[in-house]
Amino acid sequence: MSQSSYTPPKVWSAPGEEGGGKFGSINRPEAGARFEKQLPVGEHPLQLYSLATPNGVKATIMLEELLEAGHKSAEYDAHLIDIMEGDQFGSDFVDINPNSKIPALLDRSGDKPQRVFESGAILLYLAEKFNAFLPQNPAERTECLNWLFWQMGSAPFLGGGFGHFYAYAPEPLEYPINRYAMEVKRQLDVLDKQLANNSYIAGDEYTIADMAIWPWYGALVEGKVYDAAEFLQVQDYKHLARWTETIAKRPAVIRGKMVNRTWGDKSEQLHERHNASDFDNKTQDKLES
Ligand SMILES: N[C@@H](CCC(=O)N[C@@H](CS)C(=O)NCC(=O)O)C(=O)O
Repeated sequence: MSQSSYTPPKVWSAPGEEGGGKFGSINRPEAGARFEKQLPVGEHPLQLYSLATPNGVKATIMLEELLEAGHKSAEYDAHLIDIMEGDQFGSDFVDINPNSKIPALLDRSGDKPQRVFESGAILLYLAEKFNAFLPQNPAERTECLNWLFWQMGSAPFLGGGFGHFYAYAPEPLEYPINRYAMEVKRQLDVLDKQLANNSYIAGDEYTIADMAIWPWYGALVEGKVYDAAEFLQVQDYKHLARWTETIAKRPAVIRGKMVNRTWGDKSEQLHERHNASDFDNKTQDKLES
């Protein structure tokens, strides 16, 4: 089943922009800052630099959940990083995340600002800082971390693998789509089996494991990523569907999804968040009316 006449040369060289698919214009084989750019700093100790992709939403859901639970010092400023415009390669952003990806957090509450990058590290950092959404009992804590790290290892097969070849690659290729559809269906079944016996991913309690997994796998089940719900027959995963719906109704989740969102319904787009009242006054529909 040959699908390509491509023969890799002895030494790889980067394709032109057209050869790189949807993200061809921002991808380069080197890391580091590409230009000098200062980041804005708001008045709260926690400064988030992000965009409402599934990885970004993990952090904003956690911050909104902390506030909903009464942790007043979780107030934060969320600044927009437009990854299609290359904001992630500005010098200040790279100082916070040398990996040039959202979300990135700067905690300015201590003597020295603390940078936190990687969404899983952000969830764990905030859970430990506020002693919330991470069980204290060692066995339950370990189970929560098992699933948090499961997400970090698994979602790249969903996003970088399946999503890329199904939705973004310049042409649909059977081999990679089959390979990653197989893996994603297996992952959906892993979650469905776990949720058959547990209310939430790591047991009876809603934790950072749910906050990590829902923005990817919940969104897939809702048909909101890659338009692949029918292709992957997501309705077959009944327990996953029940969990997806339960979490979607949480007020903090509804708010968290809106922060740094620049697409979709204007009433659900809050480009920058600096205050709780911004959800009422500063969504795009309000700003543009
Ligand atoms: N493992 C990282 C992944 C972050 C990530 O891939 N972020 C994407 C948006 S969802 C990004 O910033 N992409 C910009 C780029 O690759 O240049 C995390 O969980 O934080």
